[in-house]
Amino acid sequence: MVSALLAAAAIATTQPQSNPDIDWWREARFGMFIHWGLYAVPAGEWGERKTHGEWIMSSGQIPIPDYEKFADQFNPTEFDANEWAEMAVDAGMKYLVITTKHHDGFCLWPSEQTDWDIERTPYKKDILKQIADACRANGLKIGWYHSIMDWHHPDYLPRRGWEDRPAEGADFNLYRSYLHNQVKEILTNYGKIDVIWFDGEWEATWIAPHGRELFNEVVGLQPQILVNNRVGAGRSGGHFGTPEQRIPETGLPGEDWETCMTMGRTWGYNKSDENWKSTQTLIRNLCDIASKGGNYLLNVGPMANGLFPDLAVERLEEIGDWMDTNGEAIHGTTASPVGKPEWGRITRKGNDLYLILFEWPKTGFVEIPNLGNGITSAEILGHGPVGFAANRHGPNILLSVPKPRMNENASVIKITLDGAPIVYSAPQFDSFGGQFIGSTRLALSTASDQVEVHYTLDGSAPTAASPKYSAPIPISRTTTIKAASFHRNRRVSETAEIQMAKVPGFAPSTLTAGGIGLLKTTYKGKFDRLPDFGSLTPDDTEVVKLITLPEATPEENVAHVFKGLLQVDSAGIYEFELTSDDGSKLLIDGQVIVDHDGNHSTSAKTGFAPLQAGRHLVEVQHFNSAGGSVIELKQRTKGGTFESISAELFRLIG
Ligand code: FHN
Repeated sequence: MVSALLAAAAIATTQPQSNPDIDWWREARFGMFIHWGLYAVPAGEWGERKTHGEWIMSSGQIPIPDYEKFADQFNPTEFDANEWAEMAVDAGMKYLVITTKHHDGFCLWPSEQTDWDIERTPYKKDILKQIADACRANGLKIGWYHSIMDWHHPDYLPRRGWEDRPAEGADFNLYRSYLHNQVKEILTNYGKIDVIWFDGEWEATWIAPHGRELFNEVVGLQPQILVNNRVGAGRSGGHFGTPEQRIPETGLPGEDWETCMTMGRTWGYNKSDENWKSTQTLIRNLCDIASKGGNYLLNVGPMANGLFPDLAVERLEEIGDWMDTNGEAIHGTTASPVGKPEWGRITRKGNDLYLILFEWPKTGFVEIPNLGNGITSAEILGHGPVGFAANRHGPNILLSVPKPRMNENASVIKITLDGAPIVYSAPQFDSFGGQFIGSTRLALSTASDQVEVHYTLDGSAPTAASPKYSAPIPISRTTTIKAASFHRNRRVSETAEIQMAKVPGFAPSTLTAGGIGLLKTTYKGKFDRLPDFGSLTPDDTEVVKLITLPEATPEENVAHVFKGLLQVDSAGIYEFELTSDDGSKLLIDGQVIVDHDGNHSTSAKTGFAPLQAGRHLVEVQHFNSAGGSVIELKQRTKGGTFESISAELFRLIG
C-alpha cells in the first residue's frame, strides 16, 4: 500500500496554469502523423494473417518475449529525419506528431525509466532527438504522441485477455508514476514541444483524476503546449478534439478539433495493404475539414528500414503540388460562413472567400449560397485574376468566370468581397428551454450584423413591414414567434419559428425539510442500465453533503440514488447539467429532467425545469458497471454558466 501512496504522492498535484499557444495550430490546418515502432518489422504479418497494423502484438496475441525479438531486428539504417521533415513541409504540412511510445510500450528514445527502448535495438540512436532537430531545421512544429495504455509494463492494467501474464502484484499507481516520469523525459530533454497527443485513454483503469493529474504535469513542464482531449478518460479535457478516421458532418462548432486519418488501412506500416486512399480523396478531405474549421493530421507509417512507403511518398508529393498552387485556400483560413455548396467547399480568410470546386457546375455558374455581399475581384489560383459577373439569385450569388482547366483534385476561385461576409441565415432564438414563468424577454441573433430581423407574435409570416428586432422581445403569455432575416428590405432567409410557453412552474414540495444533506442509497449488483430501484433492497444508506462519488477509487458494479430537497430562491427556468460515467438520471418533483442512462464513459447531458421558489424534491440516480465512476450535477439560470450546487442548498427529507 505504501508504494501506491508514494507513487500517487510523487505525481504532481499542483494546479499549474496552461497557456496554450494555439494560434499557429489554427493557422496550420494540416499536419503529419507518424506511427513508427517495432511493429514496422513484421509489417502487418504474423502467422497466417497479413492484415495486422500497429496493434499486431495484441491482434496477433504475441506474448511479450516473442514480441521483444522484434527489437533485435529494428535497425532503420535508411532513416533520415531531415528527409521526413522536408517531405512534410513540401506537402504543405506545418507540424509533425510522432509516436514516442505506442501501446506496445516500446520507446523511440533512450529512457531512464526502462530498457524497453531504442537502445535495446541494433540502431540505438535517439529518434526523438533527430526528429526534433529536423523539425526545427525545417520550420515544423513538433508533436509527441504518447500512449497511456502500455501492454509491456508489468504494472499496467488491465492485462490483455489472451495473455497468461499474471496481474497479481501489478500496481497501476506505480505505472502512473512511470508514465509521468516518461512524460517528464520527453517534455524536458528535447526543448520546446508544441503538441502532446495522448492516446489509449479508454481502458477502465484510466479515470478522470488521472487525466487531470497528467494534464497538470504536462502544462507544468511546458505551459504553452497543446494537449489533445485524449489526456482525459472519455476524451474529456485538453485543448482540442480528435475525431478519428472521420470528418464531422458540420465540424465541431465552437471547438478546436483535428481529424486524424490514415492513408491506407492501418496506422503502422502493413506491407500487404492495398487499400490506400487516392490523392484526390486526401486533398478533398483536407478541403472539407478546413471548410469546417478543423485540422487534418494525415498519417504515414514508415517501414522498418526508416523509409516512407512509396505509396505515401507519391501521395505527399501530389498533395504538395496541389498545395503549392492552392495552399492559401487552406492555411490561415476559417470555416465557411455560408455552409457547404453542392459543387465543393468554401473557406474564408477575412473578406476573401476561397471557392474550392470539386467539379465545374453544370449550369456554368458557381452558385454561392446565402451571401449578401458584392464581389470586388476574382482570381483562379494558379491562373491569376479573371473577369467575372455576379448576379443575385434570391439569397444566393451566381458567379460566372471563365471556366478553368479543372484540376482533377480541386480548382480554387478566390473572390474578394466588398466587406465582411453578409450571411443570409435564419435568426437563432435564445429560448432557454422554450418556457417561462411569469414573463420573459426572448433574444434573437443572426450570423451578420448587416441583416435585419423582422418578426411577428401572432403566428403570421414576418415581412419587411413587421416589427424590426432591436432588443430582446418582452413576452408575458404563451406566444408563437416567427422571425426571418431581411437585407435591403428583402427576406433573405427561411422563417424561424418557436413557441414560448408560459408555465406555472413546479410547485414547491410539501415534504418537511430536515438538516443539510442528501440521503445516498447504494445498491450492489451488475448493471448495464439504471435499475428499477423500487424492486431492489438497499445495501447501504448514508447522509452526504453533495452529489458526488470518490473518482480516485471508483466502485464498480454499483448503483446509487441521491435524494433530498433542493432550495430554489427565485422562481424561474433552471437548466441542469448531469455528468456521469456510467448512466444517470435527474428527477425533480418526480419528473424526469435529464435522462442520461446507458453504459457510457464520462459525458454530460442537460435539461430544463421550471421551478417556483421553495424546496423541490430532487433525485439523482446513477450506476457504474466497471472502470471510472463519475456523477456530478450542475445548474444555471438564463445567461449564467453552469455551477456546482453548494451543499447548504440541499436538505434531507424530514
Ligand atoms: O489504438 C490507437 C491506434 O493504434 C492509433 O494510434 C490511433 C491514432 O489516433 N489511435 C488509437 C485508436 O483510436
